[in-house]
Amino acid sequence: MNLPQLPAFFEGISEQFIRENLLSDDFFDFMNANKLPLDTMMNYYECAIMEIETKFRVLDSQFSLQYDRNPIESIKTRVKSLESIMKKIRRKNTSFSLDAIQRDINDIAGVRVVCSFIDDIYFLADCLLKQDDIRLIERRDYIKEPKESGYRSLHLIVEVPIFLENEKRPVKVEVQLRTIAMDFWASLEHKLHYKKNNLGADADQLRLELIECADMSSELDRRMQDIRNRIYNPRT
Ligand code: 0O2
Repeated sequence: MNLPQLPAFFEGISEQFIRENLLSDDFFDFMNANKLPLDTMMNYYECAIMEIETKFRVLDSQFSLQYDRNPIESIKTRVKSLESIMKKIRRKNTSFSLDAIQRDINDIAGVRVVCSFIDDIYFLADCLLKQDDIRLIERRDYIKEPKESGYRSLHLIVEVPIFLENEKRPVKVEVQLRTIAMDFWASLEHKLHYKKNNLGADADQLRLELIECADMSSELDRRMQDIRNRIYNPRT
């Protein structure tokens, strides 16, 4: 075989590989055997998200009746994609089984609560953690100690029970609480930079500018909180 024939040769091999492996009955049997357990696991996370989202909506509506304002601006939820789960398995060197995934990956179910003021974040977190069916697994306060990138949010990993036909099952959910300003910064930084490492030749300077923007939005949060305090709790 000469050099120009190589691409066709490899194409032939990959075609043969796909036919023999990925289109084989064994492969379909393997997929079918694992599809239901995987779908079932993902459904547990969907259900846990519904539980946590409802808890925040209940708190928001109670607060709005009591104090005539809503501490929550918006709630976003997501179940981690299979691709992101796989990447995390690789990064954490976790074994590839559904049990290991559920044990070692804490953020398959994610609930992001965007609040009006910094105080609302801590108020809502306390209210959630006081509920007797919620178990706190981990708390990371990236507001008091921002990440190197400038990222700020309060992260809680909690366990919430979901009630199935014959079973009560604890499921882990990552709750991220942040202000509108923190969310504005994190959303744009996520698009521009997070997990990409392609800031180009000016990378160091751009990283510094992103940190500066995070500091500016944090200052904005602090001032808005201060204005709120002076309106609602004026020093006489
Ligand atoms: P995505 O795409 O948002 O879902 P762990 O192994 O779980 O302990 P991990 O996952 O790195 O470690 O936990 P960390 O850093 O406490 O929080 C991870 C999540 O916080 C990320 O989820 C992001 O949503 C957010 N986050 C953390 N750091 C940054 C940052 O510098 N910039 C932005 N924009 N978001 C950040 P995922 O799953 O990594 O990504």
